[in-house]
Formats: sequence, C-alpha cells, structure tokens
Amino acid sequence: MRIDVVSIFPSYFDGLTLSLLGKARDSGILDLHVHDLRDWTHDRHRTVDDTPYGGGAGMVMKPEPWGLALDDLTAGLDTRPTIIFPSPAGELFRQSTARELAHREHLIFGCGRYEGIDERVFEYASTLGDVRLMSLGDYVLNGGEVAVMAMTEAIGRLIPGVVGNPESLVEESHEDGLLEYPSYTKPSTWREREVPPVLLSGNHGAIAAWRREQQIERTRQRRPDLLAE
Ligand code: 6GU
Repeated sequence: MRIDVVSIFPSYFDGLTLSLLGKARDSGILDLHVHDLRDWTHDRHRTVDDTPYGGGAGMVMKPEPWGLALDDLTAGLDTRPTIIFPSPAGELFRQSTARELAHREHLIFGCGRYEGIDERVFEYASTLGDVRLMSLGDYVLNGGEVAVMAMTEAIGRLIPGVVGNPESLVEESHEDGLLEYPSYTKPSTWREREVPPVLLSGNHGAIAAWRREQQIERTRQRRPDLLAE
C-alpha cells in the first residue's frame, strides 16, 4: 500500500517509523511518504492560510497549495486514490472503516489546520480520487496530524503481513462489534488477586463461553451504544 500524507508539520509523522509500522515500511509492505504542504507555495512567506470570506474567527487554509499538492500526488496514476481529509465534521472513523481502507492501493491524507481547508479543495479532490472526510470522535483537535497518525496505525496493522500473527487481529475490541475480553498472565495469584479459575481449568469450551460473557457484559456496561447496533 502507498500512503501519502500532506501536512504543514511533517515531523509529526517521524513516530510512524517506529515499531510495527516502521517494520512494515522497512519490508516494503507500506510505502509511506510525508510531504510539507509549504513545498507547494510560491510566495516568500510560504503562506498556507488566509482570513475567512464572510468574516469570523481564525484562518482558513488557502486552496492553491492544496490544488498543486493534489495534482502532483495524483499525476500519472493508473488507479484512483482514496483521498482522506481528517475533520471533526467528517464521518466517524471506525474499525470497519480501517478494514475497508486497508484494501486500498493508495491513500492520500490531507491534514488541515486552523479553522479548516477552503471547501472547494474537497470538490476538486473528488475529481482526482474518492474523497472521504473522517473524524476520530466527538471532540476537537488542533489539526489533522494526530488523527492521521491514529488512522494510519489502525489501517496499517490490518495490511496482511504487518501484524506477525493474524489471529491476534480477530479477537480484539471492535472486530466483532464487542469490546475485548480481559486478559491475564502469570503469576496466578498477584497481591492477593486471583486469575479467574476458569482460565486455569483447561476446559476450552468453558473458557470460550466465559470470554464471550465477559465481552457482552463489558460492552453493556461501558459501550451500550455498540450493543444496540
Ligand atoms: Cl479527524 N480532526 C480534528 N481536527 N479534530 C478531530 C478529529 C479530526 N477527529 C476528532 N476530532
């Protein structure tokens, strides 16, 4: 998979070279490129923002650098990329979204800052690729960078070969619409706290049933919205 990220803070993404995704990059499974939006400006101050038409607080990202960046990153492609703009005004990014996007050949992430990007950029981008505005949840971040880090990690670990043991993917929170069951390791007694006896029983059927109950009970307590779905 190829991933291009456009940001005015490219060094945010240095962290993606570490750990799991770093290994995926080194092995060639993940071809990640981070770009500085200011490389597509042509004025002395490398300006990327301006005041909003109609007035109001804050600044808006100018369309011109975004247009040039998208032109360059989509020139000569033989497949249509998916172009994702992180935004608190977007659709919710969920595990099902990550699963879907993990199958795409080419993702382009455009990180907005300030009060957002000139709306025409999204229309223009849709002439070059399949555009998605995606939100992590109902709270506001200062810009898209942290959101793109999260989305890239969620997507990247689902690409075949990135997570060493694919079985570790299927029993996680959200993979089956429920939260994960609790996990324990040795010692069996720690500071007067016992591991649930069923896990020491060797009875695989009983263990599976207990884990399922735990998943349902936790989901009911912590995320009743998921059970309703
Ligand atoms: Cl994707 N961007 C920003 N700026 N804030 C957010 C978000 C995204 N998701 C939740 N809050």
